Amino acid sequence: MKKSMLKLVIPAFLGVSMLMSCGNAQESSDSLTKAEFKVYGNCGMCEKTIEGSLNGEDGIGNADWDRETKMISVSYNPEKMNEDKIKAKIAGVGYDTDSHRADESVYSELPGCCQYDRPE
Ligand SMILES: [Cu+2]
Repeated sequence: MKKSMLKLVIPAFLGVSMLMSCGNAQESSDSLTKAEFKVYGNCGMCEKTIEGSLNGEDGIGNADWDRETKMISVSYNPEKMNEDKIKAKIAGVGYDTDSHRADESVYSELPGCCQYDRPE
């Protein structure tokens, strides 16, 4: 009686734990979350500044801004970072997002080619 129960339980347990480990593997190291949103900007120098405000920061996996689409893709550790903080960092180096506006003083310090048309 007991033996037949184990035969049923063990395969079920292994199946579940395999599913769980697959799930973890997909999320890669430290289970990073991904955010995608628009960042206003113009050129390759903007790209360096925008990405540079995030890459290497604690809690950030990788940031990649596309100058054609103006979309940024950021992977981050949700225990240390969130979308609001990410947008605040970007605004801190002079770039607007839909919810965070850079200070006029920071924006006006950007090189001329980087002074993008600001959203209303
Ligand atoms: Cu630029």
